[in-house]
Amino acid sequence: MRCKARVLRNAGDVYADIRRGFPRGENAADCPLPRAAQTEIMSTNLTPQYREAEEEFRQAVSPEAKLEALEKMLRLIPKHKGTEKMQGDIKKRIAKWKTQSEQAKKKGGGRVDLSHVPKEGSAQVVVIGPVNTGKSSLISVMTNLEPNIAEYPFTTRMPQPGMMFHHGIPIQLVDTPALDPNVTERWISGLIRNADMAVLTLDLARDDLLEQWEAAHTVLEDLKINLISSDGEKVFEESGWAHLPSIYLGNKCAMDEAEERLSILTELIEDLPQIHPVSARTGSGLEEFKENVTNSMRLIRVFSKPPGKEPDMDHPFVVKRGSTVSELAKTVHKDLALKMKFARVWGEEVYDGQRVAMDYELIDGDIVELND
Ligand SMILES: Nc1nc2c(ncn2[C@@H]2O[C@H](COP(=O)(O)OP(=O)(O)OP(=O)(O)O)[C@@H](O)[C@H]2O)c(=O)[nH]1
Ligand SMILES: [Mg+2]
Repeated sequence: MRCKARVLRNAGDVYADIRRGFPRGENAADCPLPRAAQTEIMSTNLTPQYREAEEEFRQAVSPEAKLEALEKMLRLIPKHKGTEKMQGDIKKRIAKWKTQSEQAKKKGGGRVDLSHVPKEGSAQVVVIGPVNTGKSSLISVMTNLEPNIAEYPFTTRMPQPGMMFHHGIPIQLVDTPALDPNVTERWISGLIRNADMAVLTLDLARDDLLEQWEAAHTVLEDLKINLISSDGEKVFEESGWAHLPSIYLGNKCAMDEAEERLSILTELIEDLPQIHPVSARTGSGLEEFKENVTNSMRLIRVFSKPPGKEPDMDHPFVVKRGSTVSELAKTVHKDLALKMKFARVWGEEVYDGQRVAMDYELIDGDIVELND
């Protein structure tokens, strides 16, 4: 079995760099690491989210992206004695990359880094696909962005983000220039790799559906990007390949013969992933799409309630499915988790105001009273 754990030695310190996506049963302790390194790994309790941020740092090209990833690492690193050295090191690296980022901005005279869109909201989703398939149109109906939309090809020249909301969960959609083997520039690679998910859009109104499919996948293959099922985990391989959760959309589904074209593609391509028919023009399929993204990103909403007061139902906390009361407390306030004595929950799986343990796993819609 290939060992996916790697240890970096840096100025005498040992840092665990554990790749995501261990095959079942494999963990850092299975790998032939020096004993000191293994102890370090086990005592730091680094979470998968932290490791993902670390990987984002490694993959980042621009100083701005490096800085963003380091800041995320500092936010996500478990705060205890075992990680103090690492926290200190991250802070030093933040200072270094801040300087570099400022210098790059001065040098570039404010030039935009196209390969990087700063993440906002609960997840970042890049909308990619061949030319004229309706990427910008879809984003314009689902977000606040007003991109250029036109019949002529290559209307979109640079990435632009917009915010989509699903039941109060903010999800950032990023519009991108078309994937085309002759035209696409390599900077798009960083943009796609940095996202949490890709949405590949095809045009069901055109007869060249197979060519669209091939064009998009030729570019992605060249960039070493492999789109995986939407419930998969994002993984970067040491070989350079990135495996990214994805959803496929067939836009313009209300046009004549759209359905027939889709079934022909299904016959032509073995194991074709599910392509969800949608229409930016009629809105068909877009609610399901939002639901799909939210589910795939495993995002749920929970509401906090101060003891003896009404919950704030207008401002949900968005957490990953499987998060516990204790993790929510840390999100609400970093000191709260330490001070907390107990929590009460109102929700589907508990009776009203049920007292729960700190490791109670939250369910979408739960109202949580955190008592310190
Ligand atoms: N009939 C129909 N036309 C659509 C739909 N969505 C987009 N279009 C049209 O398709 C054309 C291309 O739309 P865009 O949103 O600019 O497509 P794009 O993929 O962003 O194009 P590029 O940025 O050039 O790659 C425009 O004329 C849109 O009006 C749809 O659902 N139905
Ligand atoms: Mg466009």
